[in-house]
Amino acid sequence: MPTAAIVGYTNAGKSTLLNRLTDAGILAEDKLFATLDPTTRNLNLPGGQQVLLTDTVGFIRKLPHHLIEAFKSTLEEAKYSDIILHVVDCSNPQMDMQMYVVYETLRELGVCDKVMVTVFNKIDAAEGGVILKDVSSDHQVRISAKTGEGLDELLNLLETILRNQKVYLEKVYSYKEAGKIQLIRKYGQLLKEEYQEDGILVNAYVPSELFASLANNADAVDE
Ligand SMILES: Nc1nc2c(ncn2[C@@H]2O[C@H](COP(=O)(O)OP(=O)(O)OP(=O)(O)O)[C@@H](O)[C@H]2O)c(=O)[nH]1
Ligand SMILES: [Mg+2]
Repeated sequence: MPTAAIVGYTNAGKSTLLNRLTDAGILAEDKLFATLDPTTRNLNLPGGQQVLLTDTVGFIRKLPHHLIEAFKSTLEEAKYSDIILHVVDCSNPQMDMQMYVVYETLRELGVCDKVMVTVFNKIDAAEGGVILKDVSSDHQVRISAKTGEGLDELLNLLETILRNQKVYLEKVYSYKEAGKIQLIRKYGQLLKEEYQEDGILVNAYVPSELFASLANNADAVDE
């Protein structure tokens, strides 16, 4: 299953966001380092895809010594995820410094080549007139994890990103190959399935790793 890691400066609202999206019941508090170990939850996206979301320990400019271990396990999560959601507290006057620290830390740890989404959080509390932009990331959204504003947009964006990591497949499977449609259901996104005389017409997005075996007639799945 695809995974997304929620990273960001401490107190940005990472745990609040995960709770809001998944009902996870994670401690969210207005204090630094409320989260000390990573928590992963399944998120169902509106179009039926799923993604594993992981909350992480907050970043900070000078990391206290006793947090270094917890911090390392966090970064492992970020390293192995497909998508990074960088939560930014845009009501904080130090926002730019905080974003900089997060990027520096990710870079030092070799977390690169990921789809990066900047999630400007706490827009309900942001000063009017603040410019919210991040030229270093692939996508940006503005949300309030507290009021729920912008969350639909975030979910749709995740959906689009995941879909773009898949390839489009249109094919007629013989009734003998119905097992392949099960595979598509499990790992891809089945858009259309139409029963015809000669077989089942399928339109779907499938993971690129599976495309060859799904598109190929020769290696039909036996029932
Ligand atoms: N006004 C406002 N407050 C928010 C929003 N999201 C989170 N908060 C508050 O910000 C504080 C920190 O939230 P957390 O979710 O604990 O932040 P975190 O990023 O997980 O923090 P650490 O685990 O310490 O790194 C809490 O008091 C939240 O209620 C938001 O959208 N608007
Ligand atoms: Mg937290």
